[in-house]
Amino acid sequence: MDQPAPIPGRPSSEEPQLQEPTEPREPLPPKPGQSGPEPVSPTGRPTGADPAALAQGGAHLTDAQGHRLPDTDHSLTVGARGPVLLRDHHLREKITHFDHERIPERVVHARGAAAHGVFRGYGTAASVTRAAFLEKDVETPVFTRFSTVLGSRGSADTVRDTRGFATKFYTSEGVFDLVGNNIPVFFIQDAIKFPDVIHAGKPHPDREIPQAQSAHDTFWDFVSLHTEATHHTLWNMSDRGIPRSYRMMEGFGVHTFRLVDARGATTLAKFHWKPKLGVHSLVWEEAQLTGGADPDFHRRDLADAIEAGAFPQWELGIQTFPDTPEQTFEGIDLLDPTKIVPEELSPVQPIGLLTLNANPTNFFAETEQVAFHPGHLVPGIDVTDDPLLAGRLFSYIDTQITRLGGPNFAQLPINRPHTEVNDMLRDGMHQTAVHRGVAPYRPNSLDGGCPFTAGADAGGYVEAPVEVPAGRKVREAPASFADHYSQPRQFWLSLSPVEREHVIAAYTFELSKCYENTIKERVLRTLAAIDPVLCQEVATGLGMPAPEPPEPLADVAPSPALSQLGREWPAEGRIIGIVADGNSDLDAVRAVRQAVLDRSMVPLVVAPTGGTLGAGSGDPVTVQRTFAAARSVEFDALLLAGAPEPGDDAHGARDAKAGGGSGAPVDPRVALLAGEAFRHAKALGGWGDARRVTEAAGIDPAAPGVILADGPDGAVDVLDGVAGLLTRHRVWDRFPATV
Ligand code: HDE
Repeated sequence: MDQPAPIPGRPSSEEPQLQEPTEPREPLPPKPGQSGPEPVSPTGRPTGADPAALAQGGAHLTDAQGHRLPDTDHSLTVGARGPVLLRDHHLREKITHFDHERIPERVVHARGAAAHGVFRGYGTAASVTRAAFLEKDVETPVFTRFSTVLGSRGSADTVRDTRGFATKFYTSEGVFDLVGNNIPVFFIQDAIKFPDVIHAGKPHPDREIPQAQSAHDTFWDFVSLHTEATHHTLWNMSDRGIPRSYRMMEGFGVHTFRLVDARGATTLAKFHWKPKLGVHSLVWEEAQLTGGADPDFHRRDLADAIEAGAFPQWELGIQTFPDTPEQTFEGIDLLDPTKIVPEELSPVQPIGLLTLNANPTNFFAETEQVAFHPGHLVPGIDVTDDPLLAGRLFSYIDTQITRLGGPNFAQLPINRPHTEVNDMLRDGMHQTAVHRGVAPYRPNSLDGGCPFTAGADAGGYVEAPVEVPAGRKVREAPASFADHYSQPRQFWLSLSPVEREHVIAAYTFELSKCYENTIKERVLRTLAAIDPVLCQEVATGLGMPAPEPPEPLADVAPSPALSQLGREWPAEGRIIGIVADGNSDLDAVRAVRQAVLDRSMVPLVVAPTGGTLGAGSGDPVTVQRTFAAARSVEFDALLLAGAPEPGDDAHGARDAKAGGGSGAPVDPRVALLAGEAFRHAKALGGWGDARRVTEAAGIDPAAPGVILADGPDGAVDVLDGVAGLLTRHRVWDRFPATV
């Protein structure tokens, strides 16, 4: 019997369907792996509450005070047609609570998705940091939230933007938050400009458009007037700005941190997350189509993968640098957050493994209410004087007081440390702890002197006693912060030709959306300082003259690690669309679908209607997508399941094709699917008379990455060819490369 394809997150037609309940019963138990830690009070003591019962308990509907309710569908009225009575407490409580269900969204990074997981230390960082969670084989629960930056909570996932990559480690020494991005540099060098850059990036204040886009005048006005933004902007315009999946993104701590070892010796370090699935991106047209076809694309992809057991993994790594008074490495200012240190100069050394293995049970309680802070540090990890980081250390707690309605958000289950807490913070909005004792101050004699302070030997967090340079109070940046172009040029030189084409297309697209020519001219001047070819190509696209490049251009060597291309990665978890209809050879469809599963990829059968193919055959094939609902953007590769060519009697000659009947035109939706997949450089396979579809879509069957077999017997070989191509993500040769 044919197994139903595992559409992650959805019950298949063969799983038992939910029955309409008729008797009161307990709420559904949490899904496996989703029950949270045992609830502890903010004093660190277990509350004794069943984790599953924190929100709901008992079979009967109650109001917030625990009164059972006989009816929740009718307001209390005088007779069935009479006035509603003000005394209806249930009505008022229900509506009042609903009226206050929303909290302010994050001022940046509003749109996000998150997952629980575990981090395992390798022990390799022991020579530079005393942090206990990095010790060998120590396992630490984590919660990771990915996000876009500019869009509102309801905006699309696949917009061109930086992505947040924030991880909360519930360590044995308290919470450590690594609040990073998928781009290793930032737009500005000093936090005081953060409101300005965000005001410029957010929608225009008059019409509130565009949503979640940088393609507008104020953004480009800002970044062309603050040329320190050139590096980050270039990364955004590269494929890094449109990741294929959260699971396929790198993450960066951006700032330089200071690590402290067991003897108190310090080392400067930058944090990196390296995804096991490789670093892959969408192409721009794909990203735009996905924004309409599936605005939740990244959120769904993360949740589906975890639900299907394909747990995403990243290695945490560090680049380390001597902690010298200059705080530079090979001439690179380590306090300048617009600079990277190329991996060729300082390799990323793996120090642990992150595995995300459980979806949140409740989006609001966890993903929305989680509160990260770059100042949540553990012994062994300290901050540097990066002026951007200094501002962040103030900002996060401040914004969270507004967003989470008061200063007690650390008591929310998702934010609670998994260690004992004994602070002297008291009262405030939404205080849920019942503090004992009378002396929340130190020293005291009334509460027996408790709580006691802890020095480094007792696990206390002691700031590294580093020298701070003396000087005059000034409002100015160090001279080294004035270099705005050498690393953008290095990034450009490190990209492969096809990646450069994408950068050119992205700048051209974004600037075409600007109205002011002076802004475009200013941006072109920044591009001229990166590279004359980049500048000329974008200028040509805009129909504007290219300014002369400055003399001399920065003399930098490429850093091959900056390119996403050139390596092979596992194809596991990739989504294979199998386009079939009633005329397709169903034996081949079954065989290929099983083969896709065997290779740990996800098969989705796309057919003219829902239900099954070959319903009368006794072994029907379940359909997951219809021609009307499928768009190519959902698939990493497409297989066209044809019928044997007329005259091919391997399975008996048939006279109809995938996507069309004999002599009938190919269904235009199938031609569109294939055409788009081809245009987006996806691997394309087919067998039997699939050639008719490629013809209808105008696809050259001899083009790179198109694998066609004559008959259905070759279907699994075709799949193997396609799977091989997926290890490089796309068929890059298909893109024209002119630069
Ligand atoms: Fe943030 N940032 N940020 N940021 N940031 C916030 O905190 C801020 C910066 C980052 O999933 C806010 O709770 C300032 C760099 C992530 O909940 C806010 C500056 C990096 C998230 C804030 C920066 C980040 C935030 C908004 C310039 C990468 C989402 C909501 C000095 C290293 C975390 C909130 C989540 C969120 C301030 C720059 C990463 C307003 C002032 C650089 C991943 O406090």
